[in-house]
This record gives sequence, structure tokens and C-alpha cells, in this order.
Amino acid sequence: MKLTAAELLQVRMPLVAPFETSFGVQHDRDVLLLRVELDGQAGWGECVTLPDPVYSPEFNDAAATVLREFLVPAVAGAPSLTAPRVGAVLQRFKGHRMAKAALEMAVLDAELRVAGMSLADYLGAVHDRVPSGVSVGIQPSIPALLEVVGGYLDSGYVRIKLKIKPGWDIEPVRAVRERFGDIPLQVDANTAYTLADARHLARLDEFGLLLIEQPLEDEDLTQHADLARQLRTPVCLDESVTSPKAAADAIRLGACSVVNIKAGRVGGYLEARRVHDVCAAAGVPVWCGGMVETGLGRAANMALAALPGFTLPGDTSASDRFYRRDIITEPFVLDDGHIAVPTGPGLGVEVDEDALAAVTVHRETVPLPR
Ligand code: SMG
Ligand code: MG
Repeated sequence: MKLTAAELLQVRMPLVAPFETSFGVQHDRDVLLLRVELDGQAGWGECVTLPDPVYSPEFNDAAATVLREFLVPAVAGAPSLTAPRVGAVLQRFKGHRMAKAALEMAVLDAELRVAGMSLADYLGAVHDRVPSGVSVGIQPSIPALLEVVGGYLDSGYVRIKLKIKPGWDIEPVRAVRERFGDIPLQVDANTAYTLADARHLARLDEFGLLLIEQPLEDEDLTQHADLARQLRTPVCLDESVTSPKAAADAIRLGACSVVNIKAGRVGGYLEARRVHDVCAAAGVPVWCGGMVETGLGRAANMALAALPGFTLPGDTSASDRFYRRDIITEPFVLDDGHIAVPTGPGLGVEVDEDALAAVTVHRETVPLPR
């Protein structure tokens, strides 16, 4: 097959409520989408970059530029294109994993639609539904937090993750434990601490958390290993794990005993599966992270989360966790704490063109080399 067309779309999706993490507050999700055609068959990719380089070095405008100028033209030049070839063709370009992942996702979608195979089957999924956790942003007060967490538990979410930062850590966790008892609970710091905070973070040990996610800077693998030795709470890495090799290194060093897998962060769903394989071989449990995706990225995440090594609930919440109106025709819904893995060809979801048009702020055709 050959890549015969490509479009970049910038959409702005209003969030049902502001989402605050240690690095900032989001009121809307500005998403970069990519639509390609392989011999006329459409496929959709979602780029998980944010507007600013605050979660990772990538950001939306940089991703759009590198896709337009380098990645899409390189892939368009490939004669017999398949999804596994995308990574090989793009290997000479350094970094920009989220942008590469978006392009690979779009090619996967188109290719699998032609083949009549679901992404879940292609990746090797073994479950038809996945347990759903929810990520709870930093709240203005403890009563507000308890109300929000109570609402998610009432909806059926099977695991709660609290975003933490210095000044919003021990007390919120204590309050949630006191109010809701022994629920599956974990925290995510998004790199907000340093090793000097080890004694402070050890105060979380008494709460029996499933894990603490990415307490220290992305590149601090040895420091995470030092920290892990001082905590009873298992350390999980997110931002630090940018490849299968990074996962292997982190595990070997003792920097983590759990891994959050996000396809965008590691350069695509195929690379994400390799991270899963590395972790499975080492006996390290993994779970599927989220980047506040639209229904498109969410669909692909459900397929990934259905692989056998994903033994912990992921940030795989329903569409209405973030969006009043998703851009797919059948939004993801929570059923008994689980989300159904799409079974149709490709991503297994269809774009709601009206909903998409309503949130699209820019749409451009990417010129292809002749
Ligand atoms: O999609 O449910 C979701 C969000 C999950 O907390 C979440 N993601 O570091 O794990 C993480 C954060 C990064 C998201 S910032 C947009
Ligand atoms: Mg995280």
C-alpha cells in the first residue's frame, strides 16, 4: 500500500471540568489529529502532545511541523507501506515519538480496515473488556476532592489515581483513605519531587497505595532507584520510560517495579507492545496510561490495555470523564467498572463528522512529494 493523502487537524475540545496536574491546569484539550489515506482507505491518528512542552519536550505545533515537514513525506515515499515499516522509515529522525506514534496509528487504522482486522486482534489482545481506573486532578480543597472521588466510585471506576504535588499529597491521600476505606488507590506526581523529598514521600507508605507514579524527573533513573529503596510504596515510571530499552534499564536498575505504558510516549502502539513484552519478561506489571485522548486515541488504548501483561487497571476512563461530546459516533461508556474493547476493523470506532467539525479550529492538507 501507499500513503496517498494526509491531513492535519487541530481540534479544541472543552473539558467537563478543569484538569489540574503538578505542571498546570487544562480547561480544554487542544488535540492534533492526523487523517491519512492508504490507497484511498482513510485512517486516523491522534497525537498526544499538549500545547506546551510541560509533560514531555514535544508540543502540538512542533509535532505538526515535524509531521508536515519530515515524517509524512518520508512515509509517503515508502513503496509498500505497512505499519511495522513506519517505525523503520522514521528511525533516522531523532525523538518526536508522539508525532511518530500518531502517524503509525493512522497507518495501522487504514491498513487494518483494509484487512478487516481489529487493532486489538492485531496487537494480541486477550480480553474483550478492560477494567477502568480514573485519574483525579488536583482539587481546590479536600471536601471538593472527596466529592469528586465519591462521584467516580459511584459511577463504578475500579481504581482511583490522585494527582499530587508538594503541598497536595499526604493530606488528600489520608482524607480519601479515611472516607472511602480500602479502595485501590495510587498517586501520580508528574516529576514534582526530588530525592531530598524521600522522607516526606515515605509518609505515604502507611496508606497502602498501589504505587507512586513518576515522583522524580524523567532522567533521574538512578535517583528513582535510590528512592525506591527508601519507600514501601512501589515506584511506577511514566515520563522516564520512552522506549523498550529505557524500560529494561529502569527495571535492571531497580528504578521501578511497575510501568505505565503510553503509546505516544514510546513512539507508537507497536513499540508500546515491545515495552509490554520487556516488562512481562521481567515479571513487571504494566498498566495503560492516558493523555486525555479523544475517542480515537481512547479506542487504541483499549486495544493495548487488553494485552495479557496489563494486570493493573489503566487510566482508561469513559469518554464522559473528560468530554460532554466525543468525536466518535459511539462514545466509550463504563459498564460494571469496565470498558469494552472495540472489535471492528482498525480502531473499531467511527468519527462523528458533525462533532468533529464543531471542534475543529484548523484543518490542512499535507503536501506529499511526487
Ligand atoms: O487520560 O485519563 C487520562 C489522563 C490520565 O493522569 C493522566 N495522565 O501523567 O499520567 C499522566 C497524566 C498526563 C496527562 S496530562 C494531559
Ligand atoms: Mg503519569
